[in-house]
Amino acid sequence: MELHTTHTSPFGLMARIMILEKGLQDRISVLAAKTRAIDSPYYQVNPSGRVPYLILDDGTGFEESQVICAYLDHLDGHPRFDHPVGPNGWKSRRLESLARSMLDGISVWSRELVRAPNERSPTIIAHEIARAKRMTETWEENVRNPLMNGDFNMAQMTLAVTLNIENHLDEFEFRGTHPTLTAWANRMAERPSLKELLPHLAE
Ligand SMILES: N[C@@H](CCC(=O)N[C@@H](CS)C(=O)NCC(=O)O)C(=O)O
Repeated sequence: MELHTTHTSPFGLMARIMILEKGLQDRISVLAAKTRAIDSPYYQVNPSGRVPYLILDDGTGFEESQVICAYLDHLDGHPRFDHPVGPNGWKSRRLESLARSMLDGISVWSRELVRAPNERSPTIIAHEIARAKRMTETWEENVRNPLMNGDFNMAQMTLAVTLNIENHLDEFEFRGTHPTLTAWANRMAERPSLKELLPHLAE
C-alpha cells in the first residue's frame, strides 16, 4: 500500500502515527506528495490534490485522516482506536471532535501564512488566532478528562498533533501559559510513535 502525504501535514502525520502504532511500516510506503502546485503530478494520483491519501494494493484510494486511521487500525482485525461502546463513546467522539476543531482552525491559520504576504487575509488570521486562544483555554480543562489520560486514542492523537504545531507557528503558544496542557503534551511526546515522528516533522 502507499500513503501519499507531505512532511508538514498534521493530518498526514496522524496517518503516519497510526502506521507506527499498528506496526505497518513494512506494508505501507510513505511517499512525498507535491500539493498546491499548478499541474502537480500528484493530481494524477489523487484528483483532489489533498493529503493524506492511502492507496490500497487493488488501487482503491482513501481520503481523510480519520477514515485512513480507522482503515489502518482495522487491518489486523484487532482495532484499538474505535470509540468505546456506550456513554463513553459519545465522550470520546466529543473529545476527538473538539481536538479536530482546533486542528482545522490552526491549519487554516498556517495555510494563510504560507501565502505571499500580499495575499494573506489579516481578518482570517485574526479570527484563527482568537479561535486558537479560546480552544487552548478549553483544552486546559478538557485535558483532565480520564479519556485523555487512558489508553491512547484518536482524541489524544489529534490533540497531540495539534499542540505540536506550536513548534512551527510563532504566534501559537500554550507552553508557559497553560501548565496542565503543557504537562499533558510533554507526557504524550514520550509515546514511542510520537517521539519518533514529531521531532522530524517538516525536515
Ligand atoms: N480533513 C482532511 C484535511 C486534509 C488537509 O487539509 N490536507 C491539506 C494538508 S494539511 C492539503 O491536502 N492541502 C493541499 C490542498 O488543499 O490542495 C483530513 O483530515 O485528512
